Amino acid sequence: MNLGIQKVEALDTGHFVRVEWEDGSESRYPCVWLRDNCQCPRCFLRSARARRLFFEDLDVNIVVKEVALADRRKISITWPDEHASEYEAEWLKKRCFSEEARAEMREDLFLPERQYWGSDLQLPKIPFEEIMYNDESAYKWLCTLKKVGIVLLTGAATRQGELVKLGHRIGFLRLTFYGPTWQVQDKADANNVAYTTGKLCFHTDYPVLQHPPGVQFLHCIKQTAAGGESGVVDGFHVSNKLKKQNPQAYQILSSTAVDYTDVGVDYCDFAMQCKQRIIDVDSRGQAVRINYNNATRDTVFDIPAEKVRPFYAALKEFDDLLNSTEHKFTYKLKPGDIATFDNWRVLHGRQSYQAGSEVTRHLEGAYADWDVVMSRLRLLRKRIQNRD
Ligand code: OGA
Ligand code: NM2
Ligand code: ZN
Ligand code: ZN
Repeated sequence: MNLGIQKVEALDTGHFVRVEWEDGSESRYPCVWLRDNCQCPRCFLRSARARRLFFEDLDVNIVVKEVALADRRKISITWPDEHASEYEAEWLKKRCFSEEARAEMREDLFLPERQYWGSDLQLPKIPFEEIMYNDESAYKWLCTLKKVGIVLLTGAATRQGELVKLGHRIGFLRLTFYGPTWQVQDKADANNVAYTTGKLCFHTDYPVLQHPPGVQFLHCIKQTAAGGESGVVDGFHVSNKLKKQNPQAYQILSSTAVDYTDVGVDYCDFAMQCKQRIIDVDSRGQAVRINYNNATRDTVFDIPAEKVRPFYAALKEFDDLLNSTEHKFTYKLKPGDIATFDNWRVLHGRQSYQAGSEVTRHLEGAYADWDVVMSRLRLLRKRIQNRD
């Protein structure tokens, strides 16, 4: 961690600075990057941790005039215009451009590790109280949510308002057209299939939003005696399976823009339309977000007619995999349980239940953005680590 610097020199006619560490390893830093990231008060606003230097004032062909080892903890650079910069050893080490150092930084910042699961899921459970009052537990909750995709919080009060408290714990909730939080129960003239007693097939919520909510909370306030069981499936695991089993289907689902629609009134009136690929992939073809709700998939389908049946065939393959007993995990929420899950990764559903004259089942739901959740995770980690 506190590795000192043994030697520093300019390389490649001054376009690189080479740092030799006390353990004999080395790092190479491009000069343009060093100049761009000068930490002096003229170039960097410490209070905002932000760059003050304008890009228009940066010479992208800059070379160092002089580089020196101030002591083993710091290097200093003089630039051709006599501007002087200093860089601390620890700061430089963290920003080393080697493959390994960058991978380490990436893992630190984004926690990309995933644990795939199927019907064998050991549903992670943590008492609601603990994550509300204990930072270690809250950190554990969010790390598990990121890695596994689902965590059940237990023992919350069986009244509305617990999710607002949970929202304050992470920062804030995501407002949508269904309100800051929303009540999943059988409603007359339901404006969404979720607000009936019907079965909900595996879906992700709100693919009709350009940026669908990353995290979903479902708090069970009242549970019906018969029916209403929950199901979840790891959409990333199933996508990997589909890619192996039927690359053609995977290619279709990860490239076809599907139309979604949602029109109605709730928090206010809305007329939403959006195009989404059912399996969203990154530049390496890895699934990064599932956008699939069969209920809100539009009747409008903006693709050439001859591509329609191949698309349906591909979606059938995916849907079959989602529903296979090998992949799905079923459980029943008890009053006081809060299911917290990755809405970009985990598809969820429920069994139907009996309609009646009074409400026999009531969940309160809410959304949060991954940005907010990850921000809280990093802050909790910092707080825990600085304590010991
Ligand atoms: C929803 C939903 C699950 C349930 O409201 O979007 O998936 O168990 N509800 O009612
Ligand atoms: N609710 C549960 O995509 C969707 O329509 C998901 C959203 C109504 C807030 C359901
Ligand atoms: Zn400077
Ligand atoms: Zn849902």
